[in-house]
Amino acid sequence: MIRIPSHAALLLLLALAGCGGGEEAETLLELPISGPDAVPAEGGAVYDPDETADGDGSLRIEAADTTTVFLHDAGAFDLDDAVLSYGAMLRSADLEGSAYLEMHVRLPRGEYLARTAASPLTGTTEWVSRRTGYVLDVEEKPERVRLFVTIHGRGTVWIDAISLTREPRP
Ligand SMILES: [Ca+2]
Repeated sequence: MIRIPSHAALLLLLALAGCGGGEEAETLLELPISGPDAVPAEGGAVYDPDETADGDGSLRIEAADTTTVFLHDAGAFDLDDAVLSYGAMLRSADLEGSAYLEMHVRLPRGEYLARTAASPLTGTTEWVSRRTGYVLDVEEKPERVRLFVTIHGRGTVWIDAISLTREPRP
């Protein structure tokens, strides 16, 4: 067993905290999906009171073909020099293909995507957490942020506990 002197452990903690400039994540938006009024008007998803990651229902998407389902328009943010991070809980059943979170970030220089395509869901899974981020440069403020879930193929996907946070740049 390796013993680390307590003052060394404290210095290590301080060094780790210093990596992000001492800043902490800030919650910008939380969508707990706790009732039928959480269903996006654009369609593609329904409220499912029985399947849930946080105890109060979720959104269910039954995809017969490849689709990108709109979840929320978060609008503009007076925010730059940070990571805009989109996270949610996801679960799939009999998914022939893959599913991932997708965020569309409109900037003055164009529209950009961030998605969790590198860690997609496939087949039948339990609830898992997924998160993706977009790095905003100095003076680069998002004019519009929209949240989606994309399904390639067909099957059922649930999404719950959606959040948007501001995190320090790496
Ligand atoms: Ca919920």
